[in-house]
Amino acid sequence: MTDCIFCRIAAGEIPANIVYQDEDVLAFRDLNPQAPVHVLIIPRRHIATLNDVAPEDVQLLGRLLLAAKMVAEQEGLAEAGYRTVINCNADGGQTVFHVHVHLLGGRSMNWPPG
Ligand code: DGP
Repeated sequence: MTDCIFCRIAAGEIPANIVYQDEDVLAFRDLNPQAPVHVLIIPRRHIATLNDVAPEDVQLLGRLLLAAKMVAEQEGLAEAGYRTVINCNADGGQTVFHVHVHLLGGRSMNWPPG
């Protein structure tokens, strides 16, 4: 989608600090980090929200989580721990409508989230 900022990052049209990529998945640092490490993991293919995920996307969703695990290891977060978040629509706090996993780490997280 040409008007989707994350599609444009995936296409290389907008610069991003990329920390992992493969044929289906891209991970890059969040522009507005909420923790010392804050990485977004996205599918290259446009899917707007978690509500739009279909059964045939199950493998792709697994690839997002596997990439999150790999980036967490790469960033030295694995042992201390980290948080993964997928916001969906208004009440979930989603602001970019291209499904993404937040990987947050490098500090202790609070629960419940705000
Ligand atoms: P969410 O609120 O869950 O939709 O998260 C969207 C995140 O995307 C938010 O933490 C800020 C980040 N973001 C928005 N625009 C850009 C951008 O152009 N580049 C990067 N790297 N991150 C962005």
